[in-house]
Amino acid sequence: MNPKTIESKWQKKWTEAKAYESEPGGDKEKYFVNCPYPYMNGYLHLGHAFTYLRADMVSRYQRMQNKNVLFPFAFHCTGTPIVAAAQRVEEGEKTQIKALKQMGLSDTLIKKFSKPEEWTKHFPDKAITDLKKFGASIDWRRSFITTSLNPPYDAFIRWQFNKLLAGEYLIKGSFPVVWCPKRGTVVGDHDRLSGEGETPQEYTLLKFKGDDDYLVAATLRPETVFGQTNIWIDGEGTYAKAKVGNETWIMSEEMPSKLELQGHQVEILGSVEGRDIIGKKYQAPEIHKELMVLPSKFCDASIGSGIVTSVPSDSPDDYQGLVDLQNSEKECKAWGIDFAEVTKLEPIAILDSGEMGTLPAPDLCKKLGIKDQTDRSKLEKAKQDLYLHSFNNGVMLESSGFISGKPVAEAREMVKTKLVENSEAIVYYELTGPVKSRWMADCKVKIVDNQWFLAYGDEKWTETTELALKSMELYPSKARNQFEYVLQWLNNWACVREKGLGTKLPWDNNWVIESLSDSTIYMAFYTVAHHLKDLDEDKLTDTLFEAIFGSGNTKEASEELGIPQADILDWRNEFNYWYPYDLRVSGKDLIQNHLSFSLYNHTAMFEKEMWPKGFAVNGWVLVDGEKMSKSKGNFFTLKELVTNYSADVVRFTLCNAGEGLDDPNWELSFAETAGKKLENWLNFVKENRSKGRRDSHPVDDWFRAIMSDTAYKATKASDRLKFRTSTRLLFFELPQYYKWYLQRVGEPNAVILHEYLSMITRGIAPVVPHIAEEAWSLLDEEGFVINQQFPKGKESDIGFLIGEDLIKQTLEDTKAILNIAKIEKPSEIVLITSPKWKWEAVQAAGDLADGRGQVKLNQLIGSFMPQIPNDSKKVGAEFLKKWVLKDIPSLGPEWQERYKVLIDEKAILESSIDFFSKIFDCPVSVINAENAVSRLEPKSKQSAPLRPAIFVS
Ligand code: A2H
Repeated sequence: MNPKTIESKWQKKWTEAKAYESEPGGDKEKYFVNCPYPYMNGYLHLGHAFTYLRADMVSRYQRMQNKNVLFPFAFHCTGTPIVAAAQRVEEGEKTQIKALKQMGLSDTLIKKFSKPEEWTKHFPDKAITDLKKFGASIDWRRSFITTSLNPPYDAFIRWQFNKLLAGEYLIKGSFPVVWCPKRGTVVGDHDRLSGEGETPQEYTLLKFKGDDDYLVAATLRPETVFGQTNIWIDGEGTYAKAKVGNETWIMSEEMPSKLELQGHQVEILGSVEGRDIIGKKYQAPEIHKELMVLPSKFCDASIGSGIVTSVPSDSPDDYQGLVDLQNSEKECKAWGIDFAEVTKLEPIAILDSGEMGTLPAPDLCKKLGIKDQTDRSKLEKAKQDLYLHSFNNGVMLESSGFISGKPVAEAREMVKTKLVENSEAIVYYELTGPVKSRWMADCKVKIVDNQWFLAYGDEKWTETTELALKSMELYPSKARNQFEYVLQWLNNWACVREKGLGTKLPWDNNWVIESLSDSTIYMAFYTVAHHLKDLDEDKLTDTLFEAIFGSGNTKEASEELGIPQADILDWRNEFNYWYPYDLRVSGKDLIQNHLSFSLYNHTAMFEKEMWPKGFAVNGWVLVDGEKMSKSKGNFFTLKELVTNYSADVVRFTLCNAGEGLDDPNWELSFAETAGKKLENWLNFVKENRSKGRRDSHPVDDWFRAIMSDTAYKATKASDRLKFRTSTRLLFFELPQYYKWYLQRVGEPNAVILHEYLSMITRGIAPVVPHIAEEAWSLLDEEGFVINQQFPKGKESDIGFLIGEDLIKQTLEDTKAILNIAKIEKPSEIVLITSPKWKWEAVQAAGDLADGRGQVKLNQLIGSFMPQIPNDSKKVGAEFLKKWVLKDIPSLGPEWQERYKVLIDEKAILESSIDFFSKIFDCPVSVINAENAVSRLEPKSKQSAPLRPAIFVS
């Protein structure tokens, strides 16, 4: 049967049965899972599909754990991208129109796309169709779009912002923001072509007083002014001379426009060649010494003023620059500077950096063997290491005046404040890295007045949010560090824009709330979205939302709004039933903004009981190991993938692509063969569904135990969202065991066979629900497979499982030996099990193994040789050597687990003598190496625990 026919058949049946329309109540436990809504300026692609599939698999898995599951979905339209693109269509811009054509849109439709509203209708509709065909188990009744185009959501966001304002989570002020000079707007992460995550960084801009002008130099370490020895300039560069306020400053040519954006009055007077300043003297801030201007190669005109203050004790660049000059009288001459004076300059110890000493930069440069100031990679590394180390460990020395004895972090603030008060410096901002806006312009830092900020930098709010994080479950748990780090450094967030779609700030309609700020608590909105859809706009007030989500009184709200109190109560109960959500599944790139913002806002808006319970983060999908991109031609929309393959094949391939934080990899070769694998399963079910013998066989118990053990492990993996592991266990490994089982018993037991078919079918249902549903119907079972119990099991006694592994391994080894010896028809086979001391040796090795299972040979020989019987010392030494060097590496990391229980190998192998004799058609016997008679003795030396020596003739 065609997989597409199967898929649409079951999708129709699920819809008719309202299988995913979740209602509150009942005695099941609830489970609420969600994922970030996609931005609606295009079709859903492979990247979206991966995250959404994870949410879908969790949702299906939890349903199969007998929970009442809610999985809703919505669409994000806030911000400038849609408006900007619509405008480009309006202007007839070619690349934009080409992009829409490539999406398969007709000319008539493209014309309509000059209106943003059209985007917010077209793409959500298509996304719903695509996700339905993908088999997503979403409750579509609760879907919505954001922005003022959707009055209930618009009102919900207004309620949120009014409440944030009242709680003093919003502050107004002048702040440095990332700014697009071309478009004249603040540039959020979403509005960037490149430079996501870059932010304004604060520098102290030091002023050096000359006769009639100032040199200015940006530093990250104002506390080091006490160690200044000279000033660096790019001798080959050209600098600008400009009037800033009432003073004349010399600075890089890029700097005047940056200063202007930061609120300074700047008038350009002319330019100065770097070489003309070299050799001159300027008075340094705070220490008031005359310092000489010297040439350097490391000065970069794009950072700060292109002029650097030199602190050779603590800056590797500065130290190396000085050494270079001191090594070259010629160079000094060429620049016309006094060599003798340069040689007198010495690093001044100003702070104690603990382990790194009081002259860390000279020490580090020598230690790393840095050649000269152009040895960039080593210098960058030295800079980074030292910068962090001093910040965390440094304490100022006597030589540093009024801050002596202070830790660096504190000293830095004190010096900065004093210098600014004395007009010897100003606070100045640069971006942490280049940012290009959507409008193709290089962004700069602007100080904006009257901006509204979410106070994520607020200490108290951060503390509460850290508390919320502590109580959460994270998948994988190692993501926790990243979250903790983000909460630490997250700063106030400019949350409004002058342009774009969105919700207007309730108290100032000139501002629109930006997209990362109107998407922080909408998971709560899902719980009632379907009830609010048809309410009149005048009823959508703060009173209503406060009564549903907050501490508002439902009776008063009912009277004020003319909505029956019972309705409001129902909505409130529905919110209380589903909230807090249990899990949000997202890409790891959102840790640093959206997910953290969401957590902050939950603590501001809701009581503790309503704070999120779990975040799951995953990597970015690669296609055959490469980043997905339109230009590389490996960009796939969800629609084309599902059309080319089938929903289950896409799901199966994506599930196989990866789990955890690493970037998952979509393998084309897997996708090509996955369909066949699924079809084979269906055929297997069809052919085997009513087969099997009625009586029992000793090996039945073993296979039952293997099934139970597999189910146990698959459940454990799925609980942690490791669906790839779970599918490997159930769909790839269990069938291997089944093959062995068949080999051992000939015909399977009917009950076991049915359980086997049922178990795999149920186990793969979260991943490939359509094929699973079809298989389930073939098994003549009641109801949908999607509502059944996920395979349940228990961990099996490892000794029990190992016995059968021993037989399996021994059979394989025997075959291999006969093959090598080219014996087609053996006349005798003797299986020789290990002497007891070999078992003890292996167990001793297990006790010595490190985390990765490795053992040091010397250590093992030292501790175990004395215990080897005298007549076996030589064999013993060889055995230990081979075990450590050859066997352990091939056994894998937790090898020692298998040797913990000493099993009776001889008895187990003896119980399978009939099985072996039948296969090889010759007498088979089992002995222990200790009883090996002379003809078997040489062979018996090769025996190892769980790998008997095999004698054939
Ligand atoms: B720091 P960021 Cl003691 N070209 O100040 C090259 N380097 C420049 C520069 C330019 N145009 N403008 C500023 N810098 C330097 C003191 C210092 C600095 C010490 C130790 C480390 C250190 C004394 N020089 O910076 O990350 C300035 O030197 C190491 C991080 O490239 C400024 O702080 O923006 C620092 O680089 C800015 O580094």
